[in-house]
Amino acid sequence: MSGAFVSTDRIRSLFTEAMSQMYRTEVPQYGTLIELVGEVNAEVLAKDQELSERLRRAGELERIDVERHGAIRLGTAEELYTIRRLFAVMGMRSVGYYDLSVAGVPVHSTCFRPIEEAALKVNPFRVFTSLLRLELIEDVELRAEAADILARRRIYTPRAIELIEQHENAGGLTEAEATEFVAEALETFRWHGEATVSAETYKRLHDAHRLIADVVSFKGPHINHLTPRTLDIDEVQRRMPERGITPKAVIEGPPRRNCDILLRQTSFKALEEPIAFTGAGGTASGTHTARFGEIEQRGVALTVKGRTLYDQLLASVRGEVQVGASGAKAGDYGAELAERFKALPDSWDELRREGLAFFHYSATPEGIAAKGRLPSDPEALIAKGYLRFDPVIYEDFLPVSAAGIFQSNLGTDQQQNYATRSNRDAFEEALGADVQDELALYAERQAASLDMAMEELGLSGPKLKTVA
Ligand code: OOG
Ligand code: NI
Repeated sequence: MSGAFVSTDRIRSLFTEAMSQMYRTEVPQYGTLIELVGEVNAEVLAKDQELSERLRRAGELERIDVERHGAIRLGTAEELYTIRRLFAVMGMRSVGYYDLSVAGVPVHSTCFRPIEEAALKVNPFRVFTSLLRLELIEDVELRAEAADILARRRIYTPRAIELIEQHENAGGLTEAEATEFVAEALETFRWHGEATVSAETYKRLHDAHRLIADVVSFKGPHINHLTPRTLDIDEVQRRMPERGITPKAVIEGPPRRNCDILLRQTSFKALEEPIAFTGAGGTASGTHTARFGEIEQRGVALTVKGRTLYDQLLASVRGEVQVGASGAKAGDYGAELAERFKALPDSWDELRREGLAFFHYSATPEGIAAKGRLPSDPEALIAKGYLRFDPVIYEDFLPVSAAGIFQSNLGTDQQQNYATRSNRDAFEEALGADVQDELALYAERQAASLDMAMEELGLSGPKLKTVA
């Protein structure tokens, strides 16, 4: 009886809330970051009435401080296979493939997120999910040992698996099952202060790569950060030190602009936390750095043409100015970034006309009132105010930015580059599904919005040149 099922959107929201509570308790500095974000958001909203009004209309105001994403790192193909099924219970699908080995991080990743526009509106929470690439450990013995350790752990509770199966077989979960599912799923993301390995094994894994130690040495893939949305990322970055938080040297992604594009992110450095190792003569204590906090500010999704330009501009800046681990040259980097990005138009209309970004089209009340007397050309409709366009927000991640976030937490001493090909096929095989192409999803949403708007205006047929 499907009527008794709760929506996957609701389960995702319950899960987001539970994760947020857990992480604030586990990482107090993250709670401080949340406070700071709330303070800056409130200031921005008080100053910018137009923005405040726009967010209110879009129903976003009351959930402005709710987390937008988190990240985990998995160890085996089976773990990835099951996480896909676990996230499906919350209406999240695998979108995009990111190869981070090119940046010296021995993982490949995807984003689990809702896809439908309505679901994104309810709660866009996503999880950057990485899978360790053990084949990149050079030492054959260590590789086998790591595989062995990983093969022995069970990161999902038996009850979580049962509820995933229940969802798959029955087509949904009841409210009571959903509540139980969230509690059980949370166990997978919890921090464990006790390592599953000895101090000596930990050190060898750590020497191979800090990330390998993080994935292999624990009972589960602890959530390593959560990320709320900020309305002014530069301001939060500036104020972090006042709150005793050390931010990474630069904000990743595009520079500050009038028309936000893609994704800007910054984080505070991972904390050193006490852990207990196993050992013959009882436990030994040590420390581990893994968990941090991050903030994000999102803008319009770019088309292939826009993204190619973005990638070129970013690469040219990074080729010119290398920011040191200590933050040396961070100022030069910011200035150069702002300068070079002048080549990317900074008005919504130019971005649209030049086919650089995706937009959501809608019929205006004036347009609907003038039905039957309208020009059929979309450009003319826009010019006359009968058809409006709003930016489609970018819902995914950026591999160069993600590498920057990883590296700021790993320390730049580990900038080894793996001479390897990306291995999307192996990733999808482990996943048990294809990863969806994010650009195709944006293009579909844009086309569907235009079709619907034209229909509402009593027009059909002609497409925008820039949309084709
Ligand atoms: C994930 C780092 C990437 C982002 O927002 O791009 C990331 C990790 O450290 O596991 O979170
Ligand atoms: Ni992140």
